[in-house]
Amino acid sequence: MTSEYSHYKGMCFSPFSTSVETLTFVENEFQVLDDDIFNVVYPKSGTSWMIEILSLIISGGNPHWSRTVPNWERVPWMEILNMPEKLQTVSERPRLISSHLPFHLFPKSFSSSKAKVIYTVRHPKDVLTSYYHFSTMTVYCKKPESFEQLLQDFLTGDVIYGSWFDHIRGWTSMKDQSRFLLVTYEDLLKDLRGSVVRICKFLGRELDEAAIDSVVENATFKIMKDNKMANFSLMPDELMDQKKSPFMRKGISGDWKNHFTVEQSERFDRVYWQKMKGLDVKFSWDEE
Ligand code: PPS
Repeated sequence: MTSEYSHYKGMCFSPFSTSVETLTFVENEFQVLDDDIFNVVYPKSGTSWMIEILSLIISGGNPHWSRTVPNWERVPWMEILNMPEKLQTVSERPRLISSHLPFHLFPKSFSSSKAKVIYTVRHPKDVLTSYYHFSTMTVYCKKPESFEQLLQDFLTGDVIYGSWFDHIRGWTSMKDQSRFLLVTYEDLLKDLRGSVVRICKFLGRELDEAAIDSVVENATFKIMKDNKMANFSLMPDELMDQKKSPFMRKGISGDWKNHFTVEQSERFDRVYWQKMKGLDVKFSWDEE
């Protein structure tokens, strides 16, 4: 079973995960609520990590929820088949919602709401590297002929959820709004505790030291890799075959150096700087 892509307004998506009807519903009819909390992330950039952090913060550091309910039920992806309709009926507040959607395809009702967004960004070369391994084990991505083929598709945006560059440009346009928090995967790696404290503050959740310690401990790579509610091992092999590559693969930064040739890295950099021109946001990797 392999996935050919469909398109919605120029964005590629896998018919195994969503549809034109669902994306149309999300954009035009989904009702965002003022207390919604969105976990928005380009694929392979830390979505599941932020789900864990958010679940644990909302539970006051108690890991029971994270250990008993799959992550896709705790902080569901809004744009997955049947999900937007289901989310409309959820009575718990606040709703915690994940999304890979680019800014311009988000629900129209979002702009006039007070909903908060935590936007997690990862070094794009590591995103591509993670994506490459993911594409070898899942039906949700087209199998690339080679790493080089995927690199070309990534640079032209011919991958699920479209261009990384457009995603960043769209979402960071909100950077000066108080309801938007920009987090990087590299921040989480470098200082998970400090990042958790920052996220708590953003959400207005006061956690004591022991609760923060518990959030940090239960959101580490090691604990998540062993937690079947977080490591996607409950997914059938037909959808994700973890014998080919584990979902919780390496969880590091800089693995791109083991995959890119010097020429590929330089070509990537040229496109990166051209596409990022005029963007008023600097990332730690911009200094490298
Ligand atoms: S998806 O499929 O788009 O939802 O994937 P996503 O969750 O966004 O990204 C998967 C990558 O995030 C890594 N990950 C972590 N790294 C460090 N620490 C923790 N706790 C953690 N949780 C998830 C995961 O290993 C994938 O990265 P790679 O580089 O492939 O290991």
